[in-house]
Amino acid sequence: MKTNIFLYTILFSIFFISCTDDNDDGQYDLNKEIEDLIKIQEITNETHTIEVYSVDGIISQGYNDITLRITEKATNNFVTNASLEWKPVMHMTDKMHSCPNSDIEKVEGKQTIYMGYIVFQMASMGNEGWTLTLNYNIDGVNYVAEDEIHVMPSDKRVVSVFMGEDGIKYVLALKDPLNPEVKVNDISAGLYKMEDMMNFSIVENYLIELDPRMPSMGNHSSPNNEDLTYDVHEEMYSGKLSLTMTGYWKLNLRLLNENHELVKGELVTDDNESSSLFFELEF
Ligand SMILES: [Cu+2]
Repeated sequence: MKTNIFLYTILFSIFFISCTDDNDDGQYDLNKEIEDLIKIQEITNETHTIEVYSVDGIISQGYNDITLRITEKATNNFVTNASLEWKPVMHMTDKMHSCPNSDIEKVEGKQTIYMGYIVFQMASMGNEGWTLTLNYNIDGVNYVAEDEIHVMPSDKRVVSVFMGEDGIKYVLALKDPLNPEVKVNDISAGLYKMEDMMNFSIVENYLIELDPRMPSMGNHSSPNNEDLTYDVHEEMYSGKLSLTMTGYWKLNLRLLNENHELVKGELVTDDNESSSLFFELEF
């Protein structure tokens, strides 16, 4: 019995310390809101600390879901009523450019976290890196915080920047599947038009034809794939990707506009092993 009381005392102390570590006991539970996420970094200014989270704790080339949480430095309280905008900028030796990115929304049903996505079409390279500027408003007051962010290169093709037959520059990024399996997977991708170096807009109502192949095995395909069509609700293109075995797959694509005119890509035939527009995955 003595041991039990001793144990309870220790457990109680641990619990008590954990609680008092935070500013008030309300914040203890709020930490549940980020429990499935890994912190990438903090971006700070005089007044706030903004924590940047993702599922795997990194930012990588291609599509990234990013979660933010703001703490007021003076009180150590989370800010639950901010409205935020972000501006990712790559600083290259000869130019600066941005990339496709979404609005930032408060996560539904959560008190402390805000979420959006950014499509990095290039990875950080040497002294050519990315900065993320956060402009946000709390109770009518504007704030800015900015820092460098490191964008890891992707070893597989998950984002493509190309000039279409129409002379327009596009960015196409693979969102799902994150964890491909031997089955018919949901596939989704974002398509953006490059308006200029700093502005990108969502392209609606195109068609992305999908032809997955295994180059190492006679370039065989798979049954029951579905081309990607525009989903108004998600503002993304979605379809079905059939993977009949594990290994390296090249997802050959053809992009057609709303008038069904070819914008980019070629059909895979006996004489043409792959399209110039493609994604890759290996699992
Ligand atoms: Cu760049």
